[in-house]
Amino acid sequence: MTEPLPLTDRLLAGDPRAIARAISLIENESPDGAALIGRIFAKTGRAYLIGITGPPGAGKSTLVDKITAELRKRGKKVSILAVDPTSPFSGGAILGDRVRMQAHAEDEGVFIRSMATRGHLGGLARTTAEAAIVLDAAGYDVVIIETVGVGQDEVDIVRTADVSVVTLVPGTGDEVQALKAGIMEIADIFVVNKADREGADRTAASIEMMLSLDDAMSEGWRPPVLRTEATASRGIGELIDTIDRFREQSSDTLGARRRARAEWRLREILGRRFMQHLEANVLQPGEFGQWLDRIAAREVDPYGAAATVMAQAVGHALPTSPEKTSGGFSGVIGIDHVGIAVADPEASLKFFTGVLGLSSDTPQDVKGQNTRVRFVDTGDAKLELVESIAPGSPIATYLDKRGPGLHHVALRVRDIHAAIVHVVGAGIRMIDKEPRRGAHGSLIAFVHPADTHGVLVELKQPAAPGESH
Ligand SMILES: Nc1nc2c(ncn2[C@@H]2O[C@H](COP(=O)(O)OP(=O)(O)OP(=O)(O)O)[C@@H](O)[C@H]2O)c(=O)[nH]1
Ligand SMILES: [Mg+2]
Repeated sequence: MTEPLPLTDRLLAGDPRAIARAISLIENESPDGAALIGRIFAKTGRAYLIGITGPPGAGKSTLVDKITAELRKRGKKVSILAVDPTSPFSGGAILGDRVRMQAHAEDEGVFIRSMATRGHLGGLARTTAEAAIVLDAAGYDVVIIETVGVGQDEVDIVRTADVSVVTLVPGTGDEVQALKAGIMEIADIFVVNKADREGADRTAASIEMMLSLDDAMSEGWRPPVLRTEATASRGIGELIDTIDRFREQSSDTLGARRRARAEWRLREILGRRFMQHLEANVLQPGEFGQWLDRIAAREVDPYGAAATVMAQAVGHALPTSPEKTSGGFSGVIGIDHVGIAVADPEASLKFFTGVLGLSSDTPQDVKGQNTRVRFVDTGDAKLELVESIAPGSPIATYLDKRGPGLHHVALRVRDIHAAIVHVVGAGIRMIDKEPRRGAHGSLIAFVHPADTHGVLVELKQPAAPGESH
């Protein structure tokens, strides 16, 4: 007995069961699916991706069926991805598509697959683009993608297909809808299907008119407006000829279109992966919800929350403003000042200003603390001379216990609420669980020295420019 060939080999050989298995792996977003894409990607890029979109019931599936028949006559291998808005098991539309496309069931040159959007917006399943890569690798010349006809969110097709065919029907005002939904911008080719019905000419004419109003259409490809009667296979040959013509004339820009698509895909995948990383490795259980609560309560703004989470994730603070910053998981961006408990303010001041020649600002009383503070400018971090102005103040207690001298170090933070959340989240106690007003309109909070190994640490968020007084 021989070992069964690996999935990749069977897929590249065009085995339909391997294709089905590969697409399932991708749909389930399993790591095996991603690995598979990695192995086959370099071999792809040959298939032409045709997107068929339009409102529900416009005849997209019928059209796809007939296009497939015509392409088979022309010797092409054709695969179809029919995107369905519901779960893969709930039925209706998929079953309808299956029955409609039954004619190709026995044809080895045709592969048909339904994909559920699973709530993903944009008219495509999240993994439709990857499924198309699988079909490309399996040797299909054409991948036809029929998108869910929601009318509003079909822009995804542009980011996935090489040509977008927008299908409309006569007399339903779809042409106006189309404009509203921005379909005008995404169509490379318009099809007015059900041309056997009354009003097809009028519908085609009004699309033509809208196109003529669009300045951007004046040069380059102007989307042709075709008429088809899918049920009777009328106009199908012309549609395929038009697709071929578009393919030929857009061959110069196909690279750019695919690159734009690659950018969109990569950004989307990175965004999703980064979020997954945050949820799995960075955020504590329930932390995300806590951020939401804090934002809802206006305790922290979404940018501040994002900056803190990002900082935790990448290991250093990311600047929210262009100002130069240093690292720090907690959003610490520097030493603001060093606090010095002074027993004799005049004597201290004489040393710093008189002897060292530094300048000091006017003293300020900090309400609720019974202290008076004076900042000495060193050219870098400041020195904060703190004196007691009433017995029993924290500084008075400190002076009694330890005498004058170094009292605390104040670290400047970008967002004090976020910093407190971070510190508390690390199991460190705060003296101030909520920030309070410090001197000059700043917001400050002290970390409990019992948890900081003997150093009294103040977190300080300076007043925003114009806010201090
Ligand atoms: N009269 C007429 N009926 C058509 C034509 N093409 C399709 N139909 C019918 O229109 C109905 C809808 O066709 P589908 O092909 O399922 O349309 P669809 O756009 O795929 O529909 P959804 O996928 O549900 O959005 C079916 O009953 C078709 O037989 C046509 O050219 N003329
Ligand atoms: Mg359909």
